[in-house]
Amino acid sequence: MTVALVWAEARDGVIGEGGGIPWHLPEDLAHFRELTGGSTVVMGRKTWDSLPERFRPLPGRRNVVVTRQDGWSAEGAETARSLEQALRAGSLSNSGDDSPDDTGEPTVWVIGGGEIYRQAMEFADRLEITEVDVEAAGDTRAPDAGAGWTREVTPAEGWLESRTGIRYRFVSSTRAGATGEPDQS
Ligand code: NAP
Ligand code: VY7
Repeated sequence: MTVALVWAEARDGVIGEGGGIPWHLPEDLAHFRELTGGSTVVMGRKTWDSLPERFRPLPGRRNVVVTRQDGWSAEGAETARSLEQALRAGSLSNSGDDSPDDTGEPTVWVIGGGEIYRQAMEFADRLEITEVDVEAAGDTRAPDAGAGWTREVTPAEGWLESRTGIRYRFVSSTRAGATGEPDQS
């Protein structure tokens, strides 16, 4: 199983403000939907709450919500009591409708928010980050990726421009052996 983290961040690492995302970038939502479609998505309870109601559960994906609350439940969501349990649920998912990645393994997508990304980083093999060229005030920040990542930026130079006028680009990173396999190099 590949553990992938996906987020969009503003210039200063801001990913959230007041329970939402402080910009509107439809091209990023399409990118997010494209990446995660058909797979298991794991999110913190606050990120679940932040999704517009008509996108809850995220359609075409297995939705796993991590919470410490005993009685919490929501239609269309499976709950997990810890991140490890959520990732385990992802790896055990009937991989029939999980999209295999380049390695032929199913990918579990960790889709936020800040608290969950910080805990998930040690398990991550892959990061899909949308850099959004805006200055945004925020209360939630992207995690530190740490060392050992190979980055690929699209476009290699410059930026894409949204129909909203916002500039953005995609940064894909991978590393070997996040879950303890030996590095090939
Ligand atoms: P979060 O990570 O979404 O959720 C935190 C909650 O998850 C905790 O309150 C707890 O739920 C549960 N949790 C965390 N660790 C746990 C563990 N080890 N075991 C069990 N439950 C655990 O919250 P956040 O950091 O505040 O992030 C939300 C913000 O991020 C929002 O503003 C959202 O819009 C933004 N966001 C941005 C992006 C992006 O790409 N820009 C993506 C996703 C989210 P309980 O309180 O229920 O126990
Ligand atoms: C934000 C939405 C916000 C407002 C309206 C619709 C990256 C994102 C996340 C998480 C964006 C959001 C939506 C419409 C499409 C829906 C999802 C909800 C779908 C992330 N790069 N961007 N995120 N959405 N983890 N990483 O929650 O979403 O996918 O079907």
